Amino acid sequence: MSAVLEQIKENLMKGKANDVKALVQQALNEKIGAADILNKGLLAGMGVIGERFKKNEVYVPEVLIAARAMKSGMEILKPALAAAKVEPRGVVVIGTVKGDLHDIGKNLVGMMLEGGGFKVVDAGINVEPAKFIELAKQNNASLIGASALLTTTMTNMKEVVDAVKASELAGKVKVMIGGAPVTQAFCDEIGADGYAADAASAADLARKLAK
Ligand code: B1M
Repeated sequence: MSAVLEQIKENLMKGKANDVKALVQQALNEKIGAADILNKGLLAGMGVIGERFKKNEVYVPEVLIAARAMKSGMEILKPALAAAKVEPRGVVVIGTVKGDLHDIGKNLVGMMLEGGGFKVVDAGINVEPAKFIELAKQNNASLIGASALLTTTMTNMKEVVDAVKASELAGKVKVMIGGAPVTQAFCDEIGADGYAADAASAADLARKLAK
């Protein structure tokens, strides 16, 4: 692999946003393809961070600074990606469910999804089921991601699942869920399409569901 792509990956993992930015520009100057810069540089680095996060080898702050470095690189790369017609893996509408104001985990999941090559539409916090549906329609999303941190609000995830099933998105848009009190058993109970325990697993799950 080209030395500059390896450097992008390494510097992203260290969270060196300015260096990542400069290296992405260098790679473009060296006429390396935008898809290779994305896949073998930025996404490769974010993938390693995700795996380390799952194993508790790195923690939330390291993921946040790596995601910031990813964003810096993407700023430079975006026009080249558009010119090369490199499409995102899919669109995910993500939000914290009705009644719930916790967004730190949801934001982290959003960053890992972006790091995994998805376009993320952030619906914010306290999101009504109808809002998830509206944004999924508007953005031609393939996935909805619902987060909840309270035992009293996780039950609202069922409303999101039911709203999708009752809408024209049924069979087209899948719902993934997560958050501290959420479990696989709860996911099965409410009929959601998938559950992920952490942000890195959420990116893996999204890739599987979007196939
Ligand atoms: Co709140 N709070 N809080 N709180 N708060 C908890 C969740 C609580 C466990 C604290 C406790 O009592 N020990 C408790 C819930 C109890 C329960 O229901 N079982 C609680 C409570 C009770 C409350 C209030 C009701 C308190 C009150 O007012 N009496 C109130 C509710 C407000 C509301 O939402 N309506 C409240 C308010 C708040 C603050 C506003 C002060 C603040 C939120 C700030 C913010 O988010 N901007 C806050 C915080 C910070 C917490 C704790 C301390 C930390 C949560 C957090 O950010 N964790 C929390 C206690 C704790 O967890 N130790 C607590 C870090 C984050 C990275 O982890 O969100 O779990 P987490 O996300 C993980 C995974 O869960 C997963 O990936 C993430 C990264 O790995 N994940 C997904 C999350 N979403 C996912 C979606 C996916 C997939 C994976 O797919 C779509």
